[in-house]
Amino acid sequence: MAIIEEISELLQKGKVKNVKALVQQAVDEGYDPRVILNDGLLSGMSVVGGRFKREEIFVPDVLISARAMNVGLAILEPLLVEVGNESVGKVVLGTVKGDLHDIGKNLVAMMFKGAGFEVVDLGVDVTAETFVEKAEEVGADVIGMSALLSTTMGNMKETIELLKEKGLRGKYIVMIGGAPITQEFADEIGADYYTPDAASAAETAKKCVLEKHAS
Ligand code: B1M
Repeated sequence: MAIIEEISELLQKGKVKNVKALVQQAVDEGYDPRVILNDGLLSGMSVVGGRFKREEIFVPDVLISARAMNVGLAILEPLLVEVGNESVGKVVLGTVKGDLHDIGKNLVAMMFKGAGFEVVDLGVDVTAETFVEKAEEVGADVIGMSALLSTTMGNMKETIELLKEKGLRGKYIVMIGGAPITQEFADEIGADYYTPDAASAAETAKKCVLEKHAS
């Protein structure tokens, strides 16, 4: 398990190249990619989060650890995503306006791909107008929104309100998630589903889309 702990520690130190090399080495040595993700990368990022909160480290330090995280994720993606032949449906996914956090959103994208969805990733800082326009343009089944800041989570409601204004609310399954999001908040803004993690987001979406297509 030493290599997994080392990945976590290198991520905490922001050693992007070393994280990349070690994640690849762990893969080559046959470690389960979920273990590399959870016990290596995510566990390292959680330590970084704690230090950031206690103001022991600052934005540039977190940013470089996030870069290491995304480099590691890119290596794991093909292993975590075993895409089937048949498309389950389409999801338009993004981090809401004003919010630049994309690690969780990238994980959600991966899990959706793994569940057989076509993912249209709108990136970060996505406005309500863009969510709705893109969903219409590509014929999406699901609109997925991520937010990590208590100051940006309210922007999820803007998308839901815009859908209502345009008479499109019933057309899409609206899913939300991110560290500050709760079921109570989802109920309050009228989202269809809140899920606490990426894997359950993809499972829930698959179940709902298949049920919707069957009815
Ligand atoms: Co920021 N940041 N950050 N940050 N950052 C947090 C979120 C914070 C909690 C840190 C802290 O103080 N403890 C805090 C927010 C406090 C709050 O609002 N309550 C914070 C702050 C304050 C800020 C800035 C304002 C700091 C500043 O500038 N002074 C600033 C804001 C910038 C902006 O967005 N406008 C900022 C900036 C940054 C960086 C750029 C440096 C960097 C982001 C880099 C990047 O994403 N590319 C960063 C990071 C990395 C973090 C922490 C440390 C880690 C976030 C992360 O990636 N976690 C974070 C601390 C923390 O969360 N403990 C923090 C790992 C990721 C896998 O988890 O995204 O939660 P998460 O995703 C989970 C679930 O939430 C879920 O699935 C994933 C797990 O499977 N999920 C969904 C996510 N989206 C979903 C969507 C779904 C379903 C599930 O359905 C569609």
